[in-house]
Amino acid sequence: MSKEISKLMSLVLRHDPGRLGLTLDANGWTAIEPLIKRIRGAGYPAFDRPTLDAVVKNNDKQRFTVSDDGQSIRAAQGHSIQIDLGLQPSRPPALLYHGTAAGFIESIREQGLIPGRRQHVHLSMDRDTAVKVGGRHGSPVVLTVEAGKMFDVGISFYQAENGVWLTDLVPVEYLGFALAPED
Ligand code: HQG
Repeated sequence: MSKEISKLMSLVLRHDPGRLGLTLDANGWTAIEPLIKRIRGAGYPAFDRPTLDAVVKNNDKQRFTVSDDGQSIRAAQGHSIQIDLGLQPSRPPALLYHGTAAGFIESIREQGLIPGRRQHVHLSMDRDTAVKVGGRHGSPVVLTVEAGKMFDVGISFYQAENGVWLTDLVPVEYLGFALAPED
């Protein structure tokens, strides 16, 4: 059940709050009490605050952040709706990774990495994570991203509350295509 609820929360907090009749503020936060009520009404009558706290705490990618006052929640990253996470730009590691699918490589070679329907391009700190991310879309391919060099020419990076690195786009000259997951 908690996996289903986690997916519903991702949908609502990243893409479609209206699905549960909710709104997000400019920074992506929504009040927890109404969210709990709406999730109960969506077919999970036993859902309550301890269950929500467990979903947040046990989430494999730490997808959700509870506000310091404990009253609000937001998705740490992955939004398609326009919100401002309020993250400070910071220097990324020299090398980051992007997991994608083999079928996208030709297009990525032409355009670089683009955010698509999301607000940012998402970059992983390690190859294993990138393999998993890419595998969601097909046969996984891991690209390297020369994030340090991008930063040095003035391209901004942000680290989400769950450690994922975000940037607006990755021009093709900073991408390395040599790595396949089985390398
Ligand atoms: C690809 C997950 C063609 C890109 C993950 C990706 C992440 C291009 C797909 C987060 C392209 C977009 C985001 C281009 C990029 N031409 N395809 N020029 N540039 N692409 O799902 O990065 O499990 O929107 O490589 O862990 O896969 O949902 O982005 O394959 O952090 O919490 O277009 O979502 O988190 O797919 O994943 P997505 P993503 P969750």
